[in-house]
Amino acid sequence: MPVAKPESSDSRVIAHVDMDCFYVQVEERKQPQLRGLPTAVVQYNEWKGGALIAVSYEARKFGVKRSMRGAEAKEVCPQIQLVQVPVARGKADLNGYRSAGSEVVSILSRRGRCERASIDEVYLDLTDAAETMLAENPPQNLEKIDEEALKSHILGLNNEDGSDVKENVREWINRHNADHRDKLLACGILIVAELRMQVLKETEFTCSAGIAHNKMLAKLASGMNKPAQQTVVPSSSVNGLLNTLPIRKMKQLGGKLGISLQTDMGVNTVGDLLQFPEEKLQERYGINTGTWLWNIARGISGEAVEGRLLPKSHGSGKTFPGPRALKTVPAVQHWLNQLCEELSERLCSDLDQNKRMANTLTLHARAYKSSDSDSQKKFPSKSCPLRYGTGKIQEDAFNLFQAGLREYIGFYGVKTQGSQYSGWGITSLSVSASKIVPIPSGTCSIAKYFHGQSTPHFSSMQSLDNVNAEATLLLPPGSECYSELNSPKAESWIEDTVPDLDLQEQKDLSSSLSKTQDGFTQDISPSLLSGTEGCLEQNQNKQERYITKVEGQFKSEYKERKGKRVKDKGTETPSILELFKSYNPYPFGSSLSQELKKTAQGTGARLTIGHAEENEVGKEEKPMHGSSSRDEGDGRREVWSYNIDEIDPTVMDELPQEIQDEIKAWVQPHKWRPNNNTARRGCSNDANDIILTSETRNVLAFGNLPDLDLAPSSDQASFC
Ligand code: TTP
Repeated sequence: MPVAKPESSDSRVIAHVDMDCFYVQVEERKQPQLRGLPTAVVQYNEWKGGALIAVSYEARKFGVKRSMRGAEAKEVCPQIQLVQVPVARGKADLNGYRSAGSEVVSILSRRGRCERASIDEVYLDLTDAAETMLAENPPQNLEKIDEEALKSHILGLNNEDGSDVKENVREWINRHNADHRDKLLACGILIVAELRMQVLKETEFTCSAGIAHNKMLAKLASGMNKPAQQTVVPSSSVNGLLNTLPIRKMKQLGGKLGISLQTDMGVNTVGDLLQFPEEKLQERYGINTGTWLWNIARGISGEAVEGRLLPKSHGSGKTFPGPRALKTVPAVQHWLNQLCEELSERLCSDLDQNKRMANTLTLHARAYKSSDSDSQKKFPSKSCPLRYGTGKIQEDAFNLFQAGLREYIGFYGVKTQGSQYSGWGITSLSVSASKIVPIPSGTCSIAKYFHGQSTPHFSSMQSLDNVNAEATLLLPPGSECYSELNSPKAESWIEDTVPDLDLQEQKDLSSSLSKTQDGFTQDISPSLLSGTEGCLEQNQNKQERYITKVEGQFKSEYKERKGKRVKDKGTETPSILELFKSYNPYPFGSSLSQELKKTAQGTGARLTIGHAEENEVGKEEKPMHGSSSRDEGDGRREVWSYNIDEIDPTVMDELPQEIQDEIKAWVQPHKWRPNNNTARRGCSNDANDIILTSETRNVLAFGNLPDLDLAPSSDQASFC
């Protein structure tokens, strides 16, 4: 249910920027010969030309609509260019669109707080930028106003027949006697026009925008004049805008609440809500929702622009309608593997690029039973703590599916684990990763973070009966297709049934889900259930590289410890690698040391970083051959194995020069120097092994330690 938030300020300048026919523009940039032609992006399946998911404005002039299939579009516009959405793992691959969206976000975020609302939509809070402009270079003093700004549509501006519209806009922007709020909006007009031009210049994409005092009004305005235009909502025009606006067009009113307002209260437009006192609405819909309804009727909305450039969750899904329903466990497992592989890739790049980790894995499905008296029964959504690594995600997702299936058809119904049909069908499957949190910066918080992650990991052996069930399904009952974004139907299921996924992910996910709604399922054979070790390895390598980087964040704690070390040799705290090991398998998998070992067993040069007890600075290291994991025997020695190629050179670059020189001297024979003979210290029996002391390991691990006093040569690394 929507919740009213007090309007933080009635003088904010908020913009909602929405890309025009986004997927088409991305494809046009790839194939410039398409520019200016009627074009549509279609789902990959060929049945009746595939479903249209994005339609260019040139094609719209011919009457081509997103609800059509390619064949139908050809009928109304024979010259239409149909471009198939990129495909990976038998489903739409939206990565190209996602990164194109990120390009836009990075430009828009230059002028104010930016919230990425979907794959192609962004909210901006431009209040500070507008206030600054007003103070330093107010619009009323401007002699020349940019053409793009002059093309703005200002709601309520009286453009009588024959009057020069641009001249009217110029006057509105230049008004000396305008109130403060309108002056701020005038600044917003200039800033947004400039940003949109910048987006065009840098990305070749056009976008449209709404500019208002809150998010709700800005969003309503952005779609009013498309493509490549901007619309402004001065406060004096709010009533006019809302009075005739159908209630179901409002965000959060596309679903059950909107239906109830229509059927129970006779409210068809937002303006109709004005007749009800706040108490009446509260009585009917509860305090919060009642107040929220009362507010939106007056154009009041306190929702803040969140300052989030990244998605709140990741999801991957696919539908299997009609005859394409999955009817055997291996078939489900095959598709789950594909979905999990995609999810895992996205999680790893999020971890790699944004230093964020997801905590919850959820499986959603829609299903039917062929002999079912209780046909309304839903397949329960299941969640568990998320473990990183493709194989682990696949394993957990499959276990979640089995738990859901057990609940859905009853324990005895699940006995058929093979390829035999057991009287049920799965019509949609999706996996999502949510509760994404940044890995906190700062030593203590990182330590705390990993302490906090000691949740027992979900195991395939563990009973799933206690697994948290989430009551939501990804698709609304009876809805297979993600149709018009602004249609009440789409809004309704987005808002009402997928609270955990943000709009971007909902759009991405629904796009994937809608993709296979017609046509024919590909044959699924058990042989397709191939392993994913390659991806797993890749993910693990990424994680290991990341661990190396994260260790740098422990440097201050290290310094502190190092100071203490002299006094108290016995209380040395382990490094972050120890932390990762201690808190495995969650979230990095069952055994980091095993994974490190795996990496170390690769061919290529190996940097084996041995350490005696952490506090034994100055004690000469003895080489350890044939071992790359903890020596359990004496419990004193431990060897850390790194692949030299995986040492992040940026970590090296951050070190003080003298330390860089030291380390390079040790590592150079293998990595940087063509000639091994110049190794400065020690000897090596195995040219690929470099044994370093604890001190050196810490340098590599923790990064910049400006006051590090390297021990004398007896403590230095030896190549043996
Ligand atoms: P929208 O912003 O809804 O539409 P659009 O950008 O294509 O066109 P407009 O100019 O009218 O805003 O969606 C953004 C992209 O999301 C769209 O280009 C394709 C994708 N999408 C789907 O894949 N399936 C869908 O059902 C919808 C609505 C969008």
